[in-house]
Amino acid sequence: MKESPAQIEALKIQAEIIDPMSKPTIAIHLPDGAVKEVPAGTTPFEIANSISPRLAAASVVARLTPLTAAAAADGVKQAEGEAAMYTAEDKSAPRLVDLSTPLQEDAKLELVTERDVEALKVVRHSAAHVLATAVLELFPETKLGHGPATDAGFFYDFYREKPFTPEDLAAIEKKMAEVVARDEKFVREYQPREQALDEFSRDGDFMKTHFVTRFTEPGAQVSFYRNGKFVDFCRGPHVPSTGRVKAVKVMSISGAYWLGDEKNPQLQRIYGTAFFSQKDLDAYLERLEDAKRRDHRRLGKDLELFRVSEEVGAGLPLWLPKGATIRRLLEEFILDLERKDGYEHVYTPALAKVDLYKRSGHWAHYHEDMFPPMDLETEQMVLRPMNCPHHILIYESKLRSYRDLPVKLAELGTMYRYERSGALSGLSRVRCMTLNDAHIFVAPEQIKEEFSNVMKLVERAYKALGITNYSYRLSLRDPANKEKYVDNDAMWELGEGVLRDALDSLGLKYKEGKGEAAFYGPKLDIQLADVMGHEETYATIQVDFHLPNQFGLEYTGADGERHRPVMIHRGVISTMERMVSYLIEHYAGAFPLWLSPVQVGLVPISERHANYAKKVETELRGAGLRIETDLRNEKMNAKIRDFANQKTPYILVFGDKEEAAGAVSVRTRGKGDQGSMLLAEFVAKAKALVESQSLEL
Ligand code: TSB
Ligand code: ZN
Repeated sequence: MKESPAQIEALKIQAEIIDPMSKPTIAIHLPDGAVKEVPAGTTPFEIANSISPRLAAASVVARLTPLTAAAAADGVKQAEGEAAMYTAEDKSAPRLVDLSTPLQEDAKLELVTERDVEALKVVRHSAAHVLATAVLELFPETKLGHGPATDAGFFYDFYREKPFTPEDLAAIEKKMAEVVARDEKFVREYQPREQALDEFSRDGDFMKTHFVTRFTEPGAQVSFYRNGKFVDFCRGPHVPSTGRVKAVKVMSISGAYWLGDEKNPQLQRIYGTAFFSQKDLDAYLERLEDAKRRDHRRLGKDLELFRVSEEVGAGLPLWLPKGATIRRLLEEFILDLERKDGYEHVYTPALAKVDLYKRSGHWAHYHEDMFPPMDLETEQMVLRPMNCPHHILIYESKLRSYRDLPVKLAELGTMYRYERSGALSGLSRVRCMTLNDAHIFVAPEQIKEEFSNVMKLVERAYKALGITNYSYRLSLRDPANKEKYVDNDAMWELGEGVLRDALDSLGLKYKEGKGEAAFYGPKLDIQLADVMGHEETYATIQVDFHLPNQFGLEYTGADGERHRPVMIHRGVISTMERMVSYLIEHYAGAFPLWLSPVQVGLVPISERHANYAKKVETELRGAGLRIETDLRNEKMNAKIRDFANQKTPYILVFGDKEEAAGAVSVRTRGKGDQGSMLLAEFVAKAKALVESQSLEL
């Protein structure tokens, strides 16, 4: 495992050099404006305690902002001395410190309690130390890697010849509870770097030796944290004592080679999570269970919706009949909405000459996300990563006048992107995808209106699909990244201004995403989150002044002159792949009737009722309903269970009694046995629900 920038950040050692010449008293500025004059060496804990013992008990760490020139200068001095591989910290910037840190300088001080988002990270990092403490007590031969907090908890890397077994993990978790119960203080200590390196290499601590060598400078004081007998090379900060790690759980284990090199020893990474309370931990575990239950990769298999075969390749899903049905319904649904909204649908091929993408700028800015070109006799072809250039060529296939605008060209466009294998996931991130795409060619003064039309279309579509919980992200370029984005400041400012203006006039709240723009312009992205809070972009609306220029697009204005149109790129339901992945998880496989691959399951009680089954089938099919009949020689209850496991909305059971009455016994998903109903009555009801795209049964 190579260190990511975040891990490098976590590994940085920042030696605190205490200035013996510091003042006898210092001024500590509190958030409410109060200033406390205290002797140098006073700790944040003491200050908290002087305000209220309750505050002291509730505090996890402190946020310190040095106020003196000396502190700022010290920052520069240290910056010069620090390793070049990471950017030096600005010592006058706020940073988190232990509650036990002796304060030496005038500073702003904020006590960080559980209400502060950063406090949880501190608890989790301390939990990683508790984990390592437990591991060393049980398996003293283990060598330590490092153990940072992560978004979901923390991990610690260990080296030990024998892999940890599930029983070992259970024992480790038990031992962790003991370490927490012992309530050992976390104490920060310093050691000269050379001494630390000697000790680590003497003990065969190859990972610690590596970290100290790589992340500290010769002559530095190296920072350690001790709790009880356990000592770890670490820059902190930590909670005051192990007892503050109140709710912790070992989650899983995985193997990885040291520094990602298979010639190196194999490490064992133990993952855990920690929260402020057992209640929070339980809620998290419950959400995790829910996420597993809804996972579209698992449901995709159980419900026979899609598969990804190694023989075809990663990120290239195969749609099984039932998944294909959902996709087709979605496609018909969105095409219909678009037709009603004045879009014209086109078909274009999924590949083109490389030159087309050179002209558009994809080759220069989007090359890394494209599959490499194919060499043909006289030319190079490439799988398209986007549909825009093809649609542009349709726009320019004839002269356009201002009266024709907006020209709205739409397509369920299939495209290919070389997503890195590590990023692929089921249907939500794939390499072959079909986008509900359109390119709207407008006069500049039409941008705002068309933008708002697209927003309305998104709202209509999402409402029908039962999607209500989305947020907006204004995706901007990273101006420093000249490679990824077209270099034209004026153009970017214009695009950004247009989008902000449109958003403000619709009164929408949005966050900003730097470095999330398309290479040709800024976007408004509509973000949906899964159960675990992980967000992806679905709908997108993009303003583009670049491609019309590249292709010299024109229309004749009312003045008879030639003008350049602006392009709005937009996707409403995203790619079929990503939207189906979302819907599977959103509905946990229990789709609304109109989207269900099988809407009605038929259960004849015995073989005797096969004929009546035919009649029922004919009626239902005639009404356009999708059905499946279970004619196996199985018990009725087994057949009902199987349909229920497939989350079939309606199960119709029938025997002699129902046949005689021309009826069916109806079981409704989520509601159970609804009793007997005339067949004609059921058909009328189901048909009405489908036609109205009802979300309820
Ligand atoms: C909207 N040219 C525009 C188009 O006209 C375009 O392609 N934009 S995009 O690059 O942002 O992609 C559109 C949408 O496709 C994204 O918002 C996202 O919802 C979906 N998408 C992108 N990459 C993938 C992928 N690898 N797998 C599944 N869906 C994807
Ligand atoms: Zn496009």
